[in-house]
Amino acid sequence: MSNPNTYRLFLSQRSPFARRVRLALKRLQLPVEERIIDVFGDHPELLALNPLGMVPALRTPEGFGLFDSSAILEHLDDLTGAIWPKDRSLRVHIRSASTLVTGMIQGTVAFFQESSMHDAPSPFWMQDHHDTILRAKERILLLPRETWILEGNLTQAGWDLAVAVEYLELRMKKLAMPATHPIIEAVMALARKSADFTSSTPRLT
Ligand SMILES: N[C@@H](CCC(=O)N[C@@H](CS)C(=O)NCC(=O)O)C(=O)O
Repeated sequence: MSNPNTYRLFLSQRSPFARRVRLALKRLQLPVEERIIDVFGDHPELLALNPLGMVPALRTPEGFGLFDSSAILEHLDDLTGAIWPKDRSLRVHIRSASTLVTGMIQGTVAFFQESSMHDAPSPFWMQDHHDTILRAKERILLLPRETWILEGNLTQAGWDLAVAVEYLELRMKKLAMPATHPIIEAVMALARKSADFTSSTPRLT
């Protein structure tokens, strides 16, 4: 029997978009019931919530259906004020870094789909996604530390970066973030203090 005060999150085991939302819900200590699905299966309850059939999708306790990880994070920020910093210029900077990291994740998903899920992968699109990831990665490594870590804690962009590091490692090892780069090292050390992070590392099996 589901609790009417609980959020219901549809996610898949390896979705980096679902993982960023799942980690935020856990950090905010919101009560959440998780529905882990195979996105390529048949899921009437997910489709009723999100006609796009994608994860993450969130049903709020009031019965609203929210989807797209960034839209869900905006809702959580409206609710708690704890996703983005209060200071406007810091907020603009960290939001935009989060969008950059999320775009890099999107490029990695697209590369994986093109290279592994098509009968005839397109060299053009694979190269295009590869170049997008490379450009994003280079920019990410130029951004200042406070983009990712503020007052000893990961920012939302920092959490997104930790999710991206492990997703790139899983899907595109050749373009993995340099583990010994001081920013990557610091971000991963903080993320790995969270049991919710370490227990949700995406794996192939
Ligand atoms: N922009 C969306 C992307 C979500 C997305 O691409 N989800 C993938 C899993 S990583 C999915 O559900 N794919 C299934 C499908 O395309 O039917 C977000 O940020 O939530």
